[in-house]
Amino acid sequence: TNDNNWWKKSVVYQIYPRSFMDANGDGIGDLNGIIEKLDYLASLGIDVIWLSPIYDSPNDDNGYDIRDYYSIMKEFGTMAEFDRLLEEAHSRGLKIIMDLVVNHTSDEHEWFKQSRSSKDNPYRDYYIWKPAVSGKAPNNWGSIFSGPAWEYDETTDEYYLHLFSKKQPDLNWENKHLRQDIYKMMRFWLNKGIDGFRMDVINFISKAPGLPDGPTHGGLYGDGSSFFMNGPKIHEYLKEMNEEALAGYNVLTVGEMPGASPEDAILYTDPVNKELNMIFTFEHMDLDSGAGGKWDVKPLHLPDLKANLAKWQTSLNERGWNSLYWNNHDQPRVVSRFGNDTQYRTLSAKMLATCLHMMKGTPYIYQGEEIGMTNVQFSSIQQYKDVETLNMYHEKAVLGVEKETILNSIYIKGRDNARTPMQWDNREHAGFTTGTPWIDVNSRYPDINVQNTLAEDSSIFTHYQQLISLRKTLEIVTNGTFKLLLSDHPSIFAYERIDKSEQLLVLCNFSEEPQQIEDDYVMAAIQKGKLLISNYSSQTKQTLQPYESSVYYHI
Ligand code: TEU
Ligand code: CA
Repeated sequence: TNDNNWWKKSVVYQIYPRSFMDANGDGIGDLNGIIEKLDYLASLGIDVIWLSPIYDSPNDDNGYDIRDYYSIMKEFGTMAEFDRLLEEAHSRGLKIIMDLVVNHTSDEHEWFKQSRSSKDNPYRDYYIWKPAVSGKAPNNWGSIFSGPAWEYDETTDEYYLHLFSKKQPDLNWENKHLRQDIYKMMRFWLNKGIDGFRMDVINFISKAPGLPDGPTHGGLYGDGSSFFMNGPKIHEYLKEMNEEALAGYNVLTVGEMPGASPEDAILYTDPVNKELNMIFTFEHMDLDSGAGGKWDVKPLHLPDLKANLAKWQTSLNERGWNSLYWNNHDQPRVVSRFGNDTQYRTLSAKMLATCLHMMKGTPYIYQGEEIGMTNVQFSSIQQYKDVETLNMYHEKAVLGVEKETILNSIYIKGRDNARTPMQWDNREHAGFTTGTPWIDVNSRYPDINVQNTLAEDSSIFTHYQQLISLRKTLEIVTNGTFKLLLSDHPSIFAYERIDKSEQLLVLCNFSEEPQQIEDDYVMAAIQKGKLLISNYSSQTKQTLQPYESSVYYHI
């Protein structure tokens, strides 16, 4: 479509290829498996598929450690199979965006092999090398995946920076040859016809000069985030990337930006700045984390979530654009996290979908969210595969933390909650593979799977279909302004969308108790409204039933 803002009306579906569908029985998802499921995805009504990384990788971080940007991970298939996937998707009107991981590469990338070989190698400055400071690491930063953010390399007697695992050395974006090589690679993929990029921790690529120590908060390592997030040259680099790699292509770009505020997001997404279309914020994903970070779990206080989402909705209105998400491959599954994944699984999954999809922005659906897949609780740490989880487990075990305590935080916040195989049917391994899956399937698959869901009259899947088609038919969903209502209510998330004379009233009960509506304005809007969509077949005007979400439209 030549409408330059097609991405404002789109719904994106994220596939984590390793866990989506295995077509050749080796226990690992692959591109041919995705091709087999394109009709399923088209039937949901989505417009864009975001593929987590499919490039050649040793899979220390499941593809987020790229060894060769120009070839396909052998476990996933071949370049010819990728070309077929792209063609099959486009023939169904589905676009494909790729995951651009350019804050770091794998330590097995040719550039790093050259860079580490000697101090005067032409690729030395593609990465961030520093000599020891009084016999220790160049600064006190910790890695996001536990341990120090520096790895000593004896070949050249220096340390290299890795904000993630030691097999993910950070690229040096100060080096213009590196930047040019990245833009060239982006054009290679764009010229193949892909429809855009999700950009991995893209606001980490500009580091503060001197890489100063961060505050330790009494921990082993310093928090360097104020020196690597939203750094001094980030806008210069994104503008250069836009001019040299993206200009001329009618693409969707979304930057993953831990630590970005709405003020940052306006700079990144205001079209006049020619940087990105939208970003992923993490603020709403950190509300159930304590001072100690994600593993320091605390219950969600709903008014905090309401206030945060309202802040983002109003801050970016008319001056930028929001992405809308509850789930991705790094987050626990929302029906377990913010809903109720036992007695009220279907009702709360539908409520959460309505709450998100009636907001202003581009919604993202993560594989399995559309059938209400839940978190997993593996009995043994051996069943877990995520490098972030395993590094944290071993670091805490060494510090003497009770194993049960560590496992409990993994149950609540671990990334493998999102990475167990997609549950297609009730055959062994949920129809994901005829082999042995690379990670165990969630034991609830006999009940929770695509086949069972599609057999239901009014399923979570059909609820997503309805929400997506409402977005296609009602301009107000795309253009209306957002206004939070009942902001202090502990259990009701109520908001309205306004577009000239049209109004949408969105009511969501985030609790398993019935909730009385005692607000005249809201009651009046219900009285004069026409019910658009609800997860209940009948509504009692004055009361929201457990996990009820109902949307009323009126002019
Ligand atoms: O994640 C960015 C990031 O900061 C994550 O570490 C996230 O904050 C954390 O995992 C929450 O638990 C991106 C990718 O989405 C993630 O899969 C990669 O591991 C990471 O970057 C490094 O590429
Ligand atoms: Ca396979």
